[in-house]
Amino acid sequence: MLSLILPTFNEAKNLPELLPKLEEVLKGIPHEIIIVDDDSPDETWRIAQEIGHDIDDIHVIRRVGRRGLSSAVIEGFLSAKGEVLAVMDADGQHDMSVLPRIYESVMRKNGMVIGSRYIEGGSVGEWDERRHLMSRVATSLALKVCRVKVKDPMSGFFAIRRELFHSTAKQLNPKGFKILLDLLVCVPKETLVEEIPFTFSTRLHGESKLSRRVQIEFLEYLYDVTVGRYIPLTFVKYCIVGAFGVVVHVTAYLAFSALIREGGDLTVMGFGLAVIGATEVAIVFNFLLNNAWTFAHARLKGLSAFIGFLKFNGACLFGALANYAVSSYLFTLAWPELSAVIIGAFTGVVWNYTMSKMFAWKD
Ligand SMILES: Nc1nc2c(ncn2[C@@H]2O[C@H](COP(=O)(O)OP(=O)(O)OP(=O)(O)O)[C@@H](O)[C@H]2O)c(=O)[nH]1
Ligand SMILES: [Mg+2]
Repeated sequence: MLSLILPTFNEAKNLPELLPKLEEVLKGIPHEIIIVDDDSPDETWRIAQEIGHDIDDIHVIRRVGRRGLSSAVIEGFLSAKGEVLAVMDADGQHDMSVLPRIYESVMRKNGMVIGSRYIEGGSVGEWDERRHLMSRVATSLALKVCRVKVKDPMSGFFAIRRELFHSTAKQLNPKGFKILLDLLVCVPKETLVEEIPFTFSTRLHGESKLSRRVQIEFLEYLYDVTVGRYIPLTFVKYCIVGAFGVVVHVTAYLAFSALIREGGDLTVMGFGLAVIGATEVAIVFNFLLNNAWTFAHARLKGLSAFIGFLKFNGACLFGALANYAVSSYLFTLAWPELSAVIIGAFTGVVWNYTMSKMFAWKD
């Protein structure tokens, strides 16, 4: 049996054209079609439910409060019954007439079969120069991380044998757009993969979701599967935020110490107070930036952001104490004032990162 996943986001206009044609193409093949929609504002899920109402082999998964192409496909595959699991875009760009060949090829011997734009007989159709270049660069970067090398690792049109998918499912990265690439990174090296050519068409209706955000996520993915295995991206981002936090800390310190200073002199207590004030300003800054960027995937909102902020303060407490102790100690040793402040501020970064991950932004 073939289980075909159609991930959708705002494809309401395309499904009524696509599904009858698909049923026609798949007539001779035992199959089910699973539409995984991320609660599209244009109510694609409702259109799909209406079309599927009288057709037993159409199922609809409506995901609420979640977004992401890879995770939608993974979820569809996990709920599928077939021994061949396939995925195809729902915007008409993939040539559905090759589906029977893809299915037969997986049934015959192959672990995976890819609808390929980059082998003889395939083409990307009517792309402009910029899109061509982007795709070539992305494909060559992707090939560097693939365990199994193919010509089109970024295709969104492919099929995989059920057991192979289930044996790799736990290693997959649900972030991002490129589930095929992730599978090619995770499957065993000896997996048999065939490519079948097709021509990439233009979209029937609606807009592409290939946004700048998706492109950044692709680069993050490449980092995750290379250096990220040893140094997590969140840690790198946390350090970058921390470095900016030090600048904020020093600036706030200069402002507070200028207010406290009496006749050009600063007492140890005055120094300590300025450091404490500057530390809190830096904590607020770090929290806002970490919440918006470093931990964007687990971003806190509303009341949970406030509670998260309190926890972040708690998590930073020991880092802040270390900062205070180190900088005050260096100050009493008559180190230059600013070097004492900067060394103190750096002291807590690794500690704070570990604590924040443990308490404020649990994955
Ligand atoms: N469930 C779900 N589906 C998505 C999401 N993003 C995109 N899709 C679907 O995935 C398929 C591919 O998305 P497209 O925007 O067409 O991306 P693309 O084909 O690589 O890019 P274009 O050539 O510019 O169209 C389409 O069927 C989309 O509706 C998402 O976040 N969730
Ligand atoms: Mg598309």
